[in-house]
Amino acid sequence: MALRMITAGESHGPGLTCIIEGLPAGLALDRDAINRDLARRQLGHGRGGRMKIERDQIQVTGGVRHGRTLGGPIALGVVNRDYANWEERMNPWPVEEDVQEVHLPRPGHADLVGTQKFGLSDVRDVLERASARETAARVAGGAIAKAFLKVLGVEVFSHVIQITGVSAPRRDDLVPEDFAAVDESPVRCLDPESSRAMVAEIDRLRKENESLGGVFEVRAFGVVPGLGSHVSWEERLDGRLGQAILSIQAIKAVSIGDGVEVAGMPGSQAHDEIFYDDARGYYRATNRSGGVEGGMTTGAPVVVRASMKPLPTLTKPLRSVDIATHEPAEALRERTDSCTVPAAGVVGEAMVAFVLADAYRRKFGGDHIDDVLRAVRAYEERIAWRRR
Ligand code: EPS
Repeated sequence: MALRMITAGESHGPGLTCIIEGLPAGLALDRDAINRDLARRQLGHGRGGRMKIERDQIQVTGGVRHGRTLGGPIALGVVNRDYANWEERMNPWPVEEDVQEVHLPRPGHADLVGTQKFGLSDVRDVLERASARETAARVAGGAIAKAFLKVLGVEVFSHVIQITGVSAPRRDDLVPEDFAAVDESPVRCLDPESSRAMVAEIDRLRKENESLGGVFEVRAFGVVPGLGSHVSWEERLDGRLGQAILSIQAIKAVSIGDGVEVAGMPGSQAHDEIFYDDARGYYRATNRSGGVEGGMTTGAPVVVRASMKPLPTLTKPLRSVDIATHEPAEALRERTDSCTVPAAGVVGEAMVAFVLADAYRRKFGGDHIDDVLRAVRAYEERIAWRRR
């Protein structure tokens, strides 16, 4: 990777850290924009009690001076306010108190295999790191990637298109302006009627002690053609997007554009025919490919959809086994969210932004942001690409 992002931290530990390395010097960062993304990730109907405790705010401890990147690794921190309530159980250092082990793995979580693989007897040693709290650190790193992309004319948005059985009407015509008010919907859905139905469905199933999954879509606008490459499997951009999205906790499937739908279509209807005119250059009337052909961006919006499973921490626990006694038992019952698809969309933006920023770094290099910008502009001119 040209760009690297590493996170550290546990859900109820002292805090989370993100180190992002490989960005050019001279990139202006906006603290409010980073904090806005952190706050957006905390939103969404279906969140649990924890979000009333946390107020995620960025702390920068390296790589930035007076609001500009220095070209070295950038170190970002997010404090866990809830740590105050977990100081004994999650202290990095030995404590006087007797801390009880957790022995009830939750089906669908990392709990069971994590304890087996790492030779641990306390499920908490696994679940604290596996928790999706970690995504706060990714969103902080993703906000830095977004700042870099914005200079290059790229914007990344997300919206929720399905929660359990409720789907929003399909929209192929979306433009950046359509996303201006997406966070005003309690489920981050662009269609008001579907938004209301999704909220009602969350309320209904939550009362029945259920959790809910769904689908979010990420769209990146203004991406230059030719990021990624057809020449080697590792460089194919769809492969990189897939890995990044599937690495988000609870995501079980990902598709690029109409990747799922085209499997059921004849070839004549599954592709995007090529046209040309002097004003627009090459263009397509459709974007079934989701902006990626042959492992490379086409210049059309990059469209990624992700399916999230219902969260596996249930208020009516599933059957499990006590790992200390091997007796049948109910899975651990912890405070939990019932639906986090709206928040996962914000994490999806961060991961898509990271993959695209990495692809720009690989293709265009540059030590200072102005070097990058010059290289991108020269390329856009060479291929006569008209930004729309
Ligand atoms: C999570 C369980 C809940 C979520 C948490 C992820 O936390 P708690 O166990 O403290 O109630 O709120 O997500 C976050 C804290 C967050 O910031 O997204 C889990 O088990 O994955």
